[in-house]
Amino acid sequence: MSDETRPGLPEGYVPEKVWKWNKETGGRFAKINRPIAGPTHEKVLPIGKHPFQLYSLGTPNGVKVTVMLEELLALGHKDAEYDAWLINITEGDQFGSGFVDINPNSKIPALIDCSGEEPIRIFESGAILVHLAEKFGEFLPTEPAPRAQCLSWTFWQMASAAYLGGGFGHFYAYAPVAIEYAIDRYTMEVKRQLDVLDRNLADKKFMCGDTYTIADVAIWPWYGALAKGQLYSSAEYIECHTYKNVNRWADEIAEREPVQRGRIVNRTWGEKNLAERHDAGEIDAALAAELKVAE
Ligand SMILES: N[C@@H](CCC(=O)N[C@@H](CS)C(=O)NCC(=O)O)C(=O)O
Repeated sequence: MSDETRPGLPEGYVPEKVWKWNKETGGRFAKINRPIAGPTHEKVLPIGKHPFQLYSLGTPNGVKVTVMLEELLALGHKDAEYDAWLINITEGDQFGSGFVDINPNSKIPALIDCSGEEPIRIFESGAILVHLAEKFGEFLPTEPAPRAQCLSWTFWQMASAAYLGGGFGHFYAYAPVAIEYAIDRYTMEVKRQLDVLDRNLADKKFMCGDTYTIADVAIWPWYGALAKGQLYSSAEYIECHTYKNVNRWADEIAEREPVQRGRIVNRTWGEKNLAERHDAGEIDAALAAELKVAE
């Protein structure tokens, strides 16, 4: 269908020949959206004392990394100690020069591995999980077949989450207008994704079988939260309770102590939160403080 014959929204809208950045697009994140990359300001990032320096925020993509680090610490890997610095994306911290040096794509999470002779800079949460898994020899099978399964599901998450957050979440919850076409398109896809997971988990405890892997670490903060009705106030709309296997798996993972620790790090909202983490005791204190409130 050509632009001359299809109806526009708003009525009469036809895209111009060349797109111009001359108006705010609206919506909750309009202020941080730009059509160009690169830093907007000079900002040297702080560096702490631990082997890993994480620059992040407690969104699902950030939680993947803090959960992974807490899982490694829980297994006794003292070398997985980390400083977690807050990057406030609504304030534009992701466009500071120091952050862009680590991640030219200006999105959290970004990690520096300072444990070797030269610092290693890593961005993309999936790449960070694989780096940590390989470095410590945990949560990523080494045998070819299970390793391929684990990487397949991990990369599935990396490719699928954009439909969930940038598609469904954006058009259902954040866009300044409710567009039936867009909401239908992304709801269909997100329900299909939930069904993919539900069928996979029908005969498996975790995504790849009996063992918890980086595939679970990657998928849980997004699809676990969605299935438990914690994302985009969409529980009733997508009938999240119907994905029973995903719900069972999400509950099981939420019980893990490292998950309970990692999920509050770099978080500035909700009952439990810890904006920055430089010491294990800070998480203990934040969790204990939350318990006191609950009593
Ligand atoms: N594929 C990336 C996605 C990262 C991402 O989208 N991060 C969001 C927060 S969850 C962000 O930093 N957004 C800031 C922006 O878009 O300016 C990953 O998994 O690391």
